Amino acid sequence: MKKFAVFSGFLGSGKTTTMMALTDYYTAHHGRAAMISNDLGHGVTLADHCYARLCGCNASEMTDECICYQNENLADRLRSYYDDGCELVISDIPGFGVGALEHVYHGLTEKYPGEFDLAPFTVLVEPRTVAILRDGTGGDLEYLYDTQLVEADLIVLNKCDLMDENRREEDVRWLRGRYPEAEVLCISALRAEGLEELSQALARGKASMRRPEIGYGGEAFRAAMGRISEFYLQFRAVVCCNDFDGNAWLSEMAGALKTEIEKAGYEVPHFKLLAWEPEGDFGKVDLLGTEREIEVNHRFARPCTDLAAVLNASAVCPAGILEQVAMDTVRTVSDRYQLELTVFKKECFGMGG
Ligand SMILES: Nc1nc2c(ncn2[C@@H]2O[C@H](COP(=O)(O)OP(=O)(O)O)[C@@H](O)[C@H]2O)c(=O)[nH]1
Ligand SMILES: [Mg+2]
Repeated sequence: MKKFAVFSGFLGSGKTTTMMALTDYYTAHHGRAAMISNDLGHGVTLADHCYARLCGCNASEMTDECICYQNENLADRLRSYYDDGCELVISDIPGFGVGALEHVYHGLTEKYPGEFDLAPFTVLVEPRTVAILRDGTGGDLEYLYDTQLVEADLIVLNKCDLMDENRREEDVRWLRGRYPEAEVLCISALRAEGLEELSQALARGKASMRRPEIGYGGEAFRAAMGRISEFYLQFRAVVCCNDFDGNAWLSEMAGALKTEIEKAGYEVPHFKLLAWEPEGDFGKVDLLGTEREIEVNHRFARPCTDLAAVLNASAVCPAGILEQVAMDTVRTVSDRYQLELTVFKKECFGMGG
């Protein structure tokens, strides 16, 4: 079996965490698996990809644009994984992406008939998003929350460790009612729970190849996209004297970015900040909304002197403001730690064009 699955789902729903957990689980219990991180930064390395590699995952990245518009590159990448003995390959798409069912599944099938065995089109969702959909409080972004799920053959309700049994059942029932075409599973990627059921659903299941009407490019699509900006930064930080506490530096930057974006009146659905030193020790912090606490996903084990770092942010904020706040924050906090910064790559753009 040589399967390919797309994992869609909103920013922060847990696509990367699930792909990492599943790649490891599937390789240990079923057959070799691999994951591809896909995002829009041009010629930048992605925080998600670096994180997966630092954790020892069989991972690669596809940058520059959504895999929706890279059918040929994707087909080449899949072939090389299958030649290498992989039986399951998973790729995500950017966290506000829609249309991958058409552009990736139908695109691959039309260009390379019979070559790729497509697993159910999988969409991750977290409890918070289910609550927003139930309450109808998503505003302009509701189009994205809803349309991603409309595309699903398989809905994976992730972060079930955050819910009690009743809430889980209620959310699963609600999702089944609202998206009757999809199978619904409940997992916790963080605790590696539900991975056998997910493996089986992907291994045994088939993509439906439905063509739901999603209003791609329409008014609601443009209204949602027009509010989102993307920021990518890749830099090096060298300490001037002695060593320093990388964990405190990461947390302080994340905290300052959250405060400054909030002060400016905007929202950050997801930003991630990852830094690592030459021996492979690393730290990672995530923010999943200005109303939430910062999540420390991984801590440096030792003090450090020389770091590579990547910051990726998706914000509901004009690109110019996002870039300025992010750069001011990184520089101001790093000055406090007497770090010398070298920026290798910086890119910021609005999705509305
Ligand atoms: N509690 C909990 N947190 C999770 C789970 N899966 C992912 N997360 C956290 O959610 C945040 C976003 O996860 P990530 O995989 O980067 O989401 P992505 O943007 O969809 O790729 C990170 O802070 C993760 O640690 C889970 O099963 N339970
Ligand atoms: Mg991700």
